[in-house]
Amino acid sequence: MSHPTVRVGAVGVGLMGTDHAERLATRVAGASLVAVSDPDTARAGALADRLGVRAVDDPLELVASPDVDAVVIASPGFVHEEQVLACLAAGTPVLCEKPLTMDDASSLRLVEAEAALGRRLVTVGFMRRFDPEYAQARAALAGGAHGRLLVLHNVHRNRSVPNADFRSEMIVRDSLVHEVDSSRFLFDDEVVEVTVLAPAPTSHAAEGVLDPQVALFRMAGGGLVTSEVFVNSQVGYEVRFEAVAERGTLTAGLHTTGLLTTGVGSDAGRWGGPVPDDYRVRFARAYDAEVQAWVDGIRSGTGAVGASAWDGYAATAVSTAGMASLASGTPVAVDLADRPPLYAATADPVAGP
Ligand code: ISE
Repeated sequence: MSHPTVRVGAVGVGLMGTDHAERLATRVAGASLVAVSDPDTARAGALADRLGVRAVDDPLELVASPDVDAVVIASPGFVHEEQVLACLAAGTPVLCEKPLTMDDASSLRLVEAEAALGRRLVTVGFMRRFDPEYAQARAALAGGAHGRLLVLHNVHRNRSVPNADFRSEMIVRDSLVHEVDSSRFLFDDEVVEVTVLAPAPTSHAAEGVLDPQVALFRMAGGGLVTSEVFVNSQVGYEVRFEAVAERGTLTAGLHTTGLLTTGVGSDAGRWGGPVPDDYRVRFARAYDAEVQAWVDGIRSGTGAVGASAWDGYAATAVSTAGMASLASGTPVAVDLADRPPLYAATADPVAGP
């Protein structure tokens, strides 16, 4: 590329988009933030003033701006398809937050559009791939010292969700989708069947919302995954896994050993140390590493790193089936389209800093 510094525009500056905009403006080497866009123009304007960049009302105008070399999308999932397509049409690298889109059909359209271009421009923001513990676990499992991975247990809890619009389906599409990607990443395999069940909900969930939920994934190679997702736990951000292999287990997200209790009141937010408030705290290093690797890939011309559009599609396909399973209470098969040759090579795990 002609510009030594990657000039980035950020589309969507809610919690996650603001976090990315600040990261790009202050601590990503080789990048500068040049513009932000958000339907809440006052929010975009205030952030733009604070970071010394310009605010653009129309996100597609931002994408087409001559001084924007690359785009970070952190808008709601229902506008991702149009915005990612605009990036593809402009030949602009894009880091799109998860979920890639709202359902498997729309995600597949993005895969097909990128495959038709013949080069990878899309990275999906599955940041856990850049978390040191997840990256190390994948490398260890791929190395084979522990034998084959048999069962993966995931726990994913949020203290609360920002609004009552966070319905049962969003728990699958926005939260469980991380467990889909982590499972695909750790097993290096596809999910072929998903079941999502829910116990009697917590009294802290909004009326009619099924929270928590428990999902079971069957992997193509025979592995099994359990995932508990609980977005109103009252405690804090708890994300951990135990990967059970033939000769040992790998555990991530524990900060101590022994009997541990988390709770509210006098125990508030303790887990052998503080429980992080939210994902921006728990995965701060992963987000930094992810965005840095994305910028480095653009500058060096080595291409996209991290989760591809295919990974985003595969995850969305499992979520789509998961929402159907939650509604029916029965297992639902996941039938993926043929994988285009563009996505044939499995990227090496990228270790965090
Ligand atoms: C949010 O969108 C995220 O991506 C977080 O990582 C996840 O923990 C949360 O449940 C989602 O709402």
